[in-house]
Amino acid sequence: MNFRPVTLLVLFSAAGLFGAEPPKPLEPLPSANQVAWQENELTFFTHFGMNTYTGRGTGSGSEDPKLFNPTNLDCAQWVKVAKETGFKGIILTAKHHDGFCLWPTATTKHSVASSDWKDGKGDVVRELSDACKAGGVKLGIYCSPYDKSVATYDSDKAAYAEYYHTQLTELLSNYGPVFEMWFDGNKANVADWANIIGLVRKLQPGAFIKQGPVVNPIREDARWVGNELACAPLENWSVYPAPGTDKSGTPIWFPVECDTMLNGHWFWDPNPPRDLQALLDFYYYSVGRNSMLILNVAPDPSGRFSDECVKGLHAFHAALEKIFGIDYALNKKVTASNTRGADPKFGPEKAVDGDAKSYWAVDDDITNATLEVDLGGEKQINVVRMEEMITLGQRVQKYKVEAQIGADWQEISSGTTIGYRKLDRFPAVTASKVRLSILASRACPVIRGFGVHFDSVSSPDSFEPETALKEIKRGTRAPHPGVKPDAD
Ligand code: FUL
Repeated sequence: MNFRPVTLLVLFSAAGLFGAEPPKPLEPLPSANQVAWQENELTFFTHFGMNTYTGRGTGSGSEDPKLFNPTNLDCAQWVKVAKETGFKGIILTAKHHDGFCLWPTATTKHSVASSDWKDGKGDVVRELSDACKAGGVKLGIYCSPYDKSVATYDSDKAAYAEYYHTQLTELLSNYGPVFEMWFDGNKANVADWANIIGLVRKLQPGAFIKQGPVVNPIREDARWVGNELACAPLENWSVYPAPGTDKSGTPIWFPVECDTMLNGHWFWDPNPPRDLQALLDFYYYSVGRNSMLILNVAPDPSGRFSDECVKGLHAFHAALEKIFGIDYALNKKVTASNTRGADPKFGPEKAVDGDAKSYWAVDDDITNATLEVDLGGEKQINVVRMEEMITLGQRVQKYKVEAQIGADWQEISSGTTIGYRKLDRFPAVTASKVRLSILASRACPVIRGFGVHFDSVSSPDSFEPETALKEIKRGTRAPHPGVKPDAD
């Protein structure tokens, strides 16, 4: 028989001689924008505007534009700090609820153009956009749909929708690329929301859109977590509605976004910033629960991040480096109960190789599987890190983690969902081996990362269940001493 090379190729491939096929993606799947957003992990929120000068949380809309007068606006400093401390983007309040615009818009006189700052020739959005481009940090835009400066907001929805549409057109046409469009929560009054979302998609196709008003069908890319303490639920599905709930509708990929404040106020707050432990808790509750963290850092009235805030951010960055810079599982001896098609390219080593693109996968019919890492000696540990390959869908529904302590195996943590990243804290143990058992999964599990760490920075009580498993339900205003309540 005379086989041509191409025929041989087909035959060998069918026989699996080129190895196993990757698992089929499990719907729903994230878009490219959603994957990029999640991979950012950390983003600054920067509330800056009229409230910086009045001390209010929500302005009236009738403030004198001349109150806005930064003496030393330094967007390059914001970018530098973001860059140095691992924050990938900055989302600026180009317009908050008081309607004061930080760019010289043609839509209203209630803007920087009517202030004395730079003789009315200043443009904060331009300065930040330029600084972001120069510094390699992404620019995000917050433009509040709620606007107290214009009468049409209440009296003529269609007119206001046009006004808002024009503002967004200016912002999204002249300063990009914009990586995230942040629509504020519950106060929108904009007719034809679909048109607004369509505009963002058209002008900034790479922008990730955070949900504002709940308008069905959902067109945005993420939903708000429901509290202002960056605390995602322990069981956090990016699949929405979550599997097992009785909500109808075809599930979509609709992850949770977590936001909170470095200080106790969205705008400038002279009180000391939150301490390192609070920041680490935010991180564990958000990035460590299949979400990401938008941390608000509010410039002071001069237009700079205060030295105290910058110091706190550096301490946070250094702590994360210290905790996650050492992974006791990295490239260690590892075994698994199953490897997809017995093919080393899906072997358990792929979960501990530090490569976010490779993963451990099992055969299609398997939804229970274990992965065991030999730490190569006894190590003191108090954090495990688990990561799914979300481009193939969110799968894991239940897992536990055990450690070999002396001769015995002891359960050190357990949970439900994993997603992009799950970080579990537990009181420190000295272990020689650690085992992840997937106990239930929507389809064969696909694990891209498994890490074992020791957090020597957090206080011991951070590892107690009441802190490590803290859940916040809804609408919490972060407590902070001495902050004026919102003047809403
Ligand atoms: C909320 C607003 O009311 C707050 O002032 C702040 O901008 C926060 C991020 O979103 O809905």
